[in-house]
Amino acid sequence: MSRPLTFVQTGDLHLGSPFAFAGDKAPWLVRAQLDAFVAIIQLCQQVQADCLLIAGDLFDQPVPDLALVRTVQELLGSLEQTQVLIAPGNHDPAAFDSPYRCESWPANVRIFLDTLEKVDWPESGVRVFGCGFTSTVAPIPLPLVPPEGLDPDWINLCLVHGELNGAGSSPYNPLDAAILAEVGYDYVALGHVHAFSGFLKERQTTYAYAGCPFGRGFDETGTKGVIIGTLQKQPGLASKMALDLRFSPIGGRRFLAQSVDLTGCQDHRQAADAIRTALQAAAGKTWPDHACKITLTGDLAPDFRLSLAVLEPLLHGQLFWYRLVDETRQPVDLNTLAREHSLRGAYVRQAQLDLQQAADQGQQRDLLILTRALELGLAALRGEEVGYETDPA
Ligand SMILES: [Mn+2]
Repeated sequence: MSRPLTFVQTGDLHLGSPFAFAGDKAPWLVRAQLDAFVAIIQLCQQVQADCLLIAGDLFDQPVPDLALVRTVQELLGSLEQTQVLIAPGNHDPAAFDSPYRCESWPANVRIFLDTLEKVDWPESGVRVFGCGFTSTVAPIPLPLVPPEGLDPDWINLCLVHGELNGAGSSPYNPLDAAILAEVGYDYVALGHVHAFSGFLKERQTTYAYAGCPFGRGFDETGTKGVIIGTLQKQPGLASKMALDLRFSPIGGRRFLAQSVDLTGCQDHRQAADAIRTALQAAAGKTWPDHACKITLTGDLAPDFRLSLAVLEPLLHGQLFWYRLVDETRQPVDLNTLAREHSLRGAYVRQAQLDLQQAADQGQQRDLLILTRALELGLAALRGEEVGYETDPA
């Protein structure tokens, strides 16, 4: 009986991302991103992985900061029992000035360059083929078919960065699952898409994107993780191997986009409570640990004027990092305002006439514009700064 082989699959770590949107908190996110990589190294040790498959975009830049390269080399080199395979992606192509070519890597790290190469585990009967980007684009598919074909006596894996179903249309190594199945791969470890794809199947070929272990912003939210796979040959059985695959979440920080309804809140203390409650409901016990974009919505109580400058100190120090976006609405009693003997009263009376006329004529678009104009006008009369975007339609 052959020895089972355990692999961990990741990709799209984008180490060295600037996180410029976070301003002076960017170094915190840089640290959190590196922590996710460290968690993967620790996971490899825990599950005693035979190999760590990195499906491209390990680095965010083609020529990353040398200190970062050294850190990554040290961490990968610490995996004494794990062979690391890297197939460079479009962000970290193995170009002539790439650290993949210019630096010397630990003995347990193997980097796939521009030709299809393979690494064998004879005691498990497993063979991993791989090929990397050498430029930031690869409109012509990378070579994934060995000239001699695949040996069906082996379990054949493929490690590559590319875009599925992009045939002809993608500049990022367009891949076609039907072709991968025709070549005869048993499993294809993919990188490029930043969300876990689930385990997909085309005939005998299983394939999956693990997604990134740490997002790069609020468009990459949700639970992040790696794929852990175990392969074992089953000689004599109809299916030549047992393949066990699972998605394993990486704990730690993540990006969380949460909207919080402040309807009914009477003051800033209640608003801060509502935010904490919503985050707890979304992320459980770990709610203070994440990078949160908190969008405040709802209709505020008539005499509660929300100020982010007042709200922020009430959350200070309780959350790893957050950004507040105010989309609340301040309801107004127009009939009361219309009775005022003031510029505001005159403005509201005229607006009410215009609104009534648009309603009578069934002009929905005018109604929307007039309603928005009234909100902005009242905000301006309160002395608030008024900004608006013109409707591109
Ligand atoms: Mn990527």
